Amino acid sequence: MAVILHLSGPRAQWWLEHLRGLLPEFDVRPWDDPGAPEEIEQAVVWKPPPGGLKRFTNLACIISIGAGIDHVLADPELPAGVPIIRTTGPELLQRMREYVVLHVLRLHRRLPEIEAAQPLREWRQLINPPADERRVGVMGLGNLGGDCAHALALVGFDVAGWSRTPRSLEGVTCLAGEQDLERFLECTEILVNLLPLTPATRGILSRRLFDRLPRGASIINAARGEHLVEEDLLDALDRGQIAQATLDVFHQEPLPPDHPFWDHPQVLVTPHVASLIDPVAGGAAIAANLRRFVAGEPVPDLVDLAQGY
Ligand code: NDP
Ligand code: OXD
Repeated sequence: MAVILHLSGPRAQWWLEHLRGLLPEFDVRPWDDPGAPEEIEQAVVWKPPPGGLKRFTNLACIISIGAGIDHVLADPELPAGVPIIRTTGPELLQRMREYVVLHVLRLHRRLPEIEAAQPLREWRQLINPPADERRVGVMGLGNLGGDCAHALALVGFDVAGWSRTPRSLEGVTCLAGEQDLERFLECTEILVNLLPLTPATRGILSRRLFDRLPRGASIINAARGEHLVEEDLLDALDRGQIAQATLDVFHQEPLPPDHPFWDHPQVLVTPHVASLIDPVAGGAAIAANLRRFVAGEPVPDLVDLAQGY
């Protein structure tokens, strides 16, 4: 059974060899040397080029090398109805939990201001409220958002979460849907975005949303660059409506060298590393999902295509 792998960058060859080792019973082929396209039955991909998958006319499933599947759905010529499987696992959760707790604490303890004071040799003693008086809002209460909201509550923050359908999470005030968005935002001093990118969430981090947060709130975007209207954020930072932004994902990655975010004093840029897929654990998860799918067993990471995430 032949599998095509699409992944660009310095680790592409490593992934190819790694997956071949994990899947000896499959014929894993590189994107630029697929052999006869009709022999390909599975595709394992990260950001495949638009129109690239349609030549594989016998494709039975597509596996995203990542938790998000927006990069697959972005293909206007995506073969219709082919099941899509995402890649998750405890390592993905652990890393995102570390990233979110780290950056919420950084903003809560106003570390950017203390770091800015150091070169001035300024002894800037800032008094912060304790965590239980700091209101953190997590947008998206799925696999990653739910885990992060729970972890933030364990640290002691006053945590609210927002999802599409009602959720229940210990220690977290759960709100859902458009009708609760206002209430969620007006109580959020540090906003963490962990929504999937869908038509409903594209551009959600916009002026309209920023203006519903308390003045001086901060945002952390660890989901997708396209959630953010970049010019609206720059404007909200200029106006003091938003105090700080921590951004891990961008419209264009790598972020172009001349992008204003790079040297903005209130923006921290991290290079899409919040929870980079662990090649060893991720490879094992991909191999396990592929085998389950081929054997006709239930695949928990199978995406509900009607829902779109
Ligand atoms: P899930 O699909 O598990 O969860 C998505 C959550 O968002 C659910 O709670 C869902 O609501 C909610 N949601 C979806 N649409 C809406 C909407 N219109 N309004 C309100 N809530 C909505 O996703 P994951 O937690 O696995 O991942 C989230 C995203 O994180 C990924 O799609 C990816 O973009 C990003 N990511 C980033 C990484 C990085 O390194 N920066 C690493 C991995 C992922 P409901 O519960 O009702 O379904
Ligand atoms: C993912 C990512 O979706 O790394 O897993 O962004």
